[in-house]
Amino acid sequence: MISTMQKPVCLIDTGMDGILRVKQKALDILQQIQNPVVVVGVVGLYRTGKSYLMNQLAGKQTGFALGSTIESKTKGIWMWCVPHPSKAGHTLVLLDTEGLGDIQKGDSKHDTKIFSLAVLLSSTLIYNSRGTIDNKAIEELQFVTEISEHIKFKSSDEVGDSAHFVKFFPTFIWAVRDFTLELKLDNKCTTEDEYLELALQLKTGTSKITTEYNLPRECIRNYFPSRKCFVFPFPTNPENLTALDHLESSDLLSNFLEKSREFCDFVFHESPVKKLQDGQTVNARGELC
Ligand SMILES: Nc1nc2c(ncn2[C@@H]2O[C@H](COP(=O)(O)OP(=O)(O)OP(=O)(O)O)[C@@H](O)[C@H]2O)c(=O)[nH]1
Ligand SMILES: [Mg+2]
Repeated sequence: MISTMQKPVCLIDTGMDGILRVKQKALDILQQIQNPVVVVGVVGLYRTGKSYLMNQLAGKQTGFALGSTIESKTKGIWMWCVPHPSKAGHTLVLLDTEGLGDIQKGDSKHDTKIFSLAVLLSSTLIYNSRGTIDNKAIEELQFVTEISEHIKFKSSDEVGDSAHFVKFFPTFIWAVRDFTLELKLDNKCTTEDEYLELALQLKTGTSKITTEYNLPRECIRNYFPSRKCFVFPFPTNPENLTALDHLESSDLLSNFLEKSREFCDFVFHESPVKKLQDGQTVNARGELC
């Protein structure tokens, strides 16, 4: 089956009534996978290079469709199952999602549903953004503060949501694209992970401004205790950016290729297999394995 999945298929789309529905064709494909699955999903604002990044993970120049205009491209959630590049007998399920924050769509409830589904389905979640991890970038991750409204437990114990969530929530990777700054602080080099942790530091105090500042940071810190950050330089010269999927790797800048390799290696070696709440490994049919 896996060798025949030459391109992604739509896993979840939005009906005319606005309701998200699972596509039967994608379910049929998943039904055939008996291997343990590593599920890697990407989320983030629209038009930020998510689909391109997922093609890198698939090791393919084309696959998930890219758009080069201002119009958002990916709709719903798309899936591509490939043999895992470094774990024999495992399947890598790549999930590319609809871009969040599209002005034309203007439906943040829909965005939160897409975000929540990606969180639930993935064993590694990539949050993709452009530029720097500034306050605006963290505020754009507001969906994380609304997760608890969309994910409910059939449980009567007193433990808070985040204690439940961490048991099966994915490993979190923040991918910063087109990063042009130097990673230095007080004249000392910092790592990408330190850069992320600095951006997630909480402020002390109880004022409304401080509480609002802390909320998305607390959610990320509590829900995703395992975090990693990659900062990517520009992939190529500006005149080539709209045709990235037609470029040979010789047209890409060497520091981008290097970062892309490092990122893919990390995802392939560190992404866990999909587990249920009780820690048991499952295949794509939801069976224990
Ligand atoms: N500057 C820049 N452009 C990129 C990068 N990666 C992809 N692009 C280009 O940005 C445009 C959008 O890329 P996509 O991968 O379709 O972006 P997306 O986030 O999936 O977009 P939506 O599906 O609309 O949410 C395309 O023209 C890509 O060639 C990058 O790292 N930097
Ligand atoms: Mg896309």
